[in-house]
Amino acid sequence: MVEWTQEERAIIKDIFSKLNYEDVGPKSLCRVLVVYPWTQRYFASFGHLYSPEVIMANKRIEKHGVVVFRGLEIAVNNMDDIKKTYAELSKLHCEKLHVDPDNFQLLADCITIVIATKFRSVFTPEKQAAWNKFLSVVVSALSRQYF
Ligand code: HNI
Repeated sequence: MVEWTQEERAIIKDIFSKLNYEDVGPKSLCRVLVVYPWTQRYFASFGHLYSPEVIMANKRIEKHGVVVFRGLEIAVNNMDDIKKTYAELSKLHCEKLHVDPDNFQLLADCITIVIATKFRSVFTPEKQAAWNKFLSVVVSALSRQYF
């Protein structure tokens, strides 16, 4: 069981309360698709994704970026048992979507870059530490049903 300090809980909830999912969601998903182009294969049904401009303009990608952040919000609201909370989502990514679990960390890294760009100097090392811990738990919970 992951232990959270009151400070960590407060930092993560505070960051989330300031996020506009319509902004950070698409930015994070587009970034992972551009920086790690092999991730595009999972979104083949979303249409052409052959250039950064086309990826940014894709409405289904835009919408899905928001879906990812709504998924993260569920983890924030269930911080004491993210593993159980994500059991079905992990199963879906493993058994139905066949997403290689290494990609979860790549998306987590892109999310952190988008958050850092948004908050700049307010995103202190202490805040990054709490945020990083949260995303690590998310990545581990999403990877859980693969083993
Ligand atoms: Ni992911 C569907 C959350 C990482 C590819 N994903 C979802 C859904 C949520 C979600 C929520 C919707 C589930 C449902 O319909 O019941 N995904 C998350 C989270 C992360 C993540 C929180 C990590 C932070 N997903 C990834 C990664 C990939 C990925 C890294 C591939 C590179 N996800 C998908 C695909 C779908 C999906 C593909 C189905 C999309 C669709 O609508 O067809």
